[in-house]
Amino acid sequence: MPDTKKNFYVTTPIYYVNDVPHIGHAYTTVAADTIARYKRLKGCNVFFLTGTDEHGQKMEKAAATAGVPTIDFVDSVVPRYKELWAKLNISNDDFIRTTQERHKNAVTRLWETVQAKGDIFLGEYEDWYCVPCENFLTETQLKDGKCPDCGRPVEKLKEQSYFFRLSKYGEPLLKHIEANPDFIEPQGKRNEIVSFLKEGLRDLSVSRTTFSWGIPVPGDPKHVMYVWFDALTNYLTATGYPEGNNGFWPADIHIIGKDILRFHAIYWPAFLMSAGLPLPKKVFAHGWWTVDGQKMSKSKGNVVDPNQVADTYGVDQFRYFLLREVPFGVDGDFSLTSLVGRINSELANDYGNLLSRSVSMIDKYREGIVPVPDESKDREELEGRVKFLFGELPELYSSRIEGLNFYDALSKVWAVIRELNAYVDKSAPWKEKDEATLSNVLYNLAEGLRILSIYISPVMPQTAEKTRQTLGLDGNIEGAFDEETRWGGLKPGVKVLKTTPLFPRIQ
Ligand code: ME8
Repeated sequence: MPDTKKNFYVTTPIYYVNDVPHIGHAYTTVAADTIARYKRLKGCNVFFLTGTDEHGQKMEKAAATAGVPTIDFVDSVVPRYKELWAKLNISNDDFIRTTQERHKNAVTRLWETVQAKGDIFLGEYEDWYCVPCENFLTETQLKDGKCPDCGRPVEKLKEQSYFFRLSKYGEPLLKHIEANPDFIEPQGKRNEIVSFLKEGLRDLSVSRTTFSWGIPVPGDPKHVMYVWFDALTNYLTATGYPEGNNGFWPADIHIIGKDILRFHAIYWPAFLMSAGLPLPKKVFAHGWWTVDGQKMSKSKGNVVDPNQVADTYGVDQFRYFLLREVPFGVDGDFSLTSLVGRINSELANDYGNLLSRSVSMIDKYREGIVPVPDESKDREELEGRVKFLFGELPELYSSRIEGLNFYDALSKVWAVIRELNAYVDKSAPWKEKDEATLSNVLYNLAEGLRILSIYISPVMPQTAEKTRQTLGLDGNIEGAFDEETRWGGLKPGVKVLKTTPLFPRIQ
């Protein structure tokens, strides 16, 4: 049992609370939840962290606009995230807020450690700043005088500032990326970072004096720390730094959107190198969603509210769509047409129908009891392909989920679902009143569904649970992946329960 009780630490970005959650936040968090649930199935000790990023100029401005004290403002938005994660069945083990004491202690200690190393010095910053991105920019980086990343206006800054000697870490970072080809994924994104590093890094301004909503610089409290120095440290705070380490640092994977890759693949490892701490094992940058082909923005009024999608179409339906529509790492387009199409064909027709027809046949022909397979019958011709597919699925599925290739993992599972449906149609045992084949088909259906409940559980936990309840099976599946995906584990004689359709068709 290779993975047993191995620690596994996965994180999402901590989200800004100047606005309410949207589909992009849901996407990263559902993906992280899926890998966390899969690792628990494999028997790992999982630590799954998400949270909120609450300091910085952006937050101070948003609170001022709302006319409330900044702390009240951020306190009022945090529950919107917590409630959404509860609704979407997110199984995070901790929720970090950068305004918590534990975090202030961690950031202060990290700063002091980096400073003691000689990597922080006082200077003057004179250049541009993008408040929405909380990013420093040079004149040449601007695009038509605006932020090259978000296209919004930038501010000219001229203030005293502490700097981090980022320039010193370009070479060590390149070496690290070369020695660890999986450190940044996907590969295209890794290449972008390598090119950026090869151009050379300039030292990074890491404090501000023109506002106060942040963590004070130790020994010089008229400065507050740059919000990204503060925010990135959250991953460490949650492991117990600086008092100790709960055993989960270094993180196995930081899952982020492509918009914040530089912060995670350059600044963060450089801070850690300076502090003499181990680097995270992987940073994975996923793609961005557009909506009906358009960039999502408040001004366009096309921001997708994940609460509304989940309430209208179902939580598991939404989770499935997010991970099945496009490969993780590639940009995708969200449209209701495509969501409804997948719900009706892949969830209602393929999976829901397989479960409901199986249960109703077991009910009709065997009084709801899963029959003993009839070994006297030559079963190879009819069942061979189904069993072969189930036999190769554990490896196919695991390798894809481990690589965060949810899209492919699900398509392999759906190939098996379709094969099971085809197998029932082909054998059609009820037509010829062939009792032996009928018993075999009914057993195989229940057995197939038992195993499928395991594969779908990381993505659709409620559906997996309902499937298992219907089949009279144990709901606790932690650590059960290897055992439960082996064909033949279902004991004949269990009673199946009648079900209501899992995925009602949507007109
Ligand atoms: O950047 N499509 O927070 P944030 C897909 N606080 N994902 C999207 C998306 C879209 N259209 N829009 C946003 C921050 N995301 C910082 C992070 S971490 C130490 C600090 C997702 O609230 C994506 O994961 O702006 C992106 O990285 C994250 O939301 C940014 O969330």
